Amino acid sequence: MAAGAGPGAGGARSRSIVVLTGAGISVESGLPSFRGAAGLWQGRRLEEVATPEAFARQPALVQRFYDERRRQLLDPAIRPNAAHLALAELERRWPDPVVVVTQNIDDLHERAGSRDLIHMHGELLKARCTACAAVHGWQEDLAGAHRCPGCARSGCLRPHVVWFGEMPLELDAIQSALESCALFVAIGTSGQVYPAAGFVEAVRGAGQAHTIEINLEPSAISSRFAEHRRGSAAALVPALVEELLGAPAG
Ligand code: BV8
Repeated sequence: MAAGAGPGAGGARSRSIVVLTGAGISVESGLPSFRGAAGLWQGRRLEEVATPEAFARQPALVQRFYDERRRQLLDPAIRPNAAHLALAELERRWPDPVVVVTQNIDDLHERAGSRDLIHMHGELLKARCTACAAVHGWQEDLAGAHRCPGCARSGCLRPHVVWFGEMPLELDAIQSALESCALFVAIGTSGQVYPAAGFVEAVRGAGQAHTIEINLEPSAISSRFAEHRRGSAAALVPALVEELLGAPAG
């Protein structure tokens, strides 16, 4: 059981767990993070490319930015790592809800088996029609005039991704999970992007959960966590799951 006032300390109360993941959990699967050494994408800052204004100004450049990331994600060499797999096993074996709120737009959590999963910043393998708002699974390049499978209009498809200045998805469901959980774990996020970086405050405000940060290095929000585990997600997440389940993960 995790150190501190872990979920088991709460008696009959629900011992639900909320896990917030960021780009760091996918690094050991081969996907680069944003703010590490390779943090500048093609020499551009994410905040300059991932905005509706950038898309309006240079749609081909923004589409190409996501087309390249989609192709990389679809490379067979890119697979869930031990951290993704351990979280899916925790969801299967933990007696109360385990919800993964991911800032990532890759599909590694799904492929690892996580089901109670919220992609608050959207999904790279989906496209959204700017004309009819329909969302479709999408694995091809989006640059070029594709027709929307819903309304048949062409030239209206964009990545189903939340850009800076756009409202993240499912914030009500996330807030509700944060306020009722007994354990909040943040994995592989630099804590620089809001509202995700503020989730630990909502948990602290509810006053009933233990909070753990798993990261290679201190983040912008480390001081807000009761417990810190410094190291790689692929090593530390299976270890935490093993502690919580009281048995070897895997
Ligand atoms: C919003 C999708 C309300 C795209 C992303 C002005 C107007 C509006 C809003 C704002 C504004 N000014 C500021 C804001 C808020 C803004 C914001 O926070 N800006 C920052 C830059 C200050 N937020 C927003 O705009 C959000 N919307 O506020 O809505 C609203 C709406 C309208 C008007 C007003 C308010 C929307 C933000 C979503 C942007 N989209 N992603 C895409 O992926 O291309 S954000 C992007 O960066 C990622 O998705 C991720 O979510 C985010 C943070 O990245 P991290 O995941 O933390 O990754 P990072 O590389 O930074 O860090 C990796 C970490 O892992 C490191 O700590 C490293 O040490 C660690 N690590 C590395 N390897 C490992 C490891 N740890 C463990 N093991 C390892 N092996």
